[in-house]
Amino acid sequence: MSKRKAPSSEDNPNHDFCEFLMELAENERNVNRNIHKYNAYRKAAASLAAHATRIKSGKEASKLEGVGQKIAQKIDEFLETGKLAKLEKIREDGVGPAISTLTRVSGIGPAKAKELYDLGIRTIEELKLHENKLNHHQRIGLKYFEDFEKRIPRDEIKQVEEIISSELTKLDKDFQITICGSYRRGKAESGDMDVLITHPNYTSDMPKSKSEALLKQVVSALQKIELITDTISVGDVKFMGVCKPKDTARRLDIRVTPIDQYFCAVLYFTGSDMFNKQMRAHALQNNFTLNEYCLRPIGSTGVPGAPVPISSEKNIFEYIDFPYKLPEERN
Ligand code: DTP
Repeated sequence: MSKRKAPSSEDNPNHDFCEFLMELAENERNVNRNIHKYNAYRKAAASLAAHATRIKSGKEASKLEGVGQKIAQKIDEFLETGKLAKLEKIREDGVGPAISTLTRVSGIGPAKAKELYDLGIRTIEELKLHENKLNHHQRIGLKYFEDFEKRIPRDEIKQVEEIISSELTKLDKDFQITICGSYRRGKAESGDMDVLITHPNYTSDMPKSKSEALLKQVVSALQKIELITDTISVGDVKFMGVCKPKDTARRLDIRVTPIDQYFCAVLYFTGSDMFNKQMRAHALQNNFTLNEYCLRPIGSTGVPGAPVPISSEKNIFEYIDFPYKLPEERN
């Protein structure tokens, strides 16, 4: 999962509101650990980002989905004074910004960042002097900190897609690959690469040793051609690591998924995360439970039944009666 999110576009007429809402969101997640408020600020920012015209008052903003009275008041305060007292206080206090900085390192979450903060570590430079406080993943995150901060141009991901595809075909022509995430949603650049792989002979009733063997085979081939440069972790179903298609090191995740769970996985990892939340909520309203593995009907007793067979991504939308959206429309 990538850390560096695309900044809200300057073309967006409500760009400045989105920026302050995202800063408040980060603070809720990192300092207060309030995921509910984190999501609420992000939802409001997404609504404002999708609004084509400049919002002129809190009252006008409150008509948008996810913008409640408190956020509307903040918009009024920002319009009147050009700043937010709450945000000024957060910045002055320094805890939130320091924790946000430390969580920019791949592998460092809010809890670890707070632990480092309590040890007196506030900046990336200070962190480099205390590498012994970090685990393997975090050390790789720090080693490539500057590279991982850079977003990946679409062309470079396309190139990686072609390389992986061609290597997989050499191993077995029946391998299927999809690069998900913001790349599949058509974005011009992405934070990381989320690769999903399946094979028609691998189904969910098989032991995990099957996917482990497939994953090993794929990772070895990509190490051999020196596309993969570092391994963060490798398990039964997921590789997390680093690849270097050009001069910059990039975060690369590879997952092997059984063929019968492939479309739910492709849907989930394509995102966006906000779209996933919306789709999952819609599924529930229609008595289905949807996750990255499968879609299951919920019976009258409230217990989910066996997964329904899925033959395509579109099929999932049909089951839950949700109008189909192209990946590019899932924001
Ligand atoms: P980026 O360009 O920053 O990489 P992204 O590819 O959309 O943006 P991630 O790489 O972080 O985002 O994650 C890939 C997908 O995984 C994301 O689009 C949707 C899914 N996902 C990740 N986290 C969540 C979550 N908390 N809830 C639902 N879906 C999620």
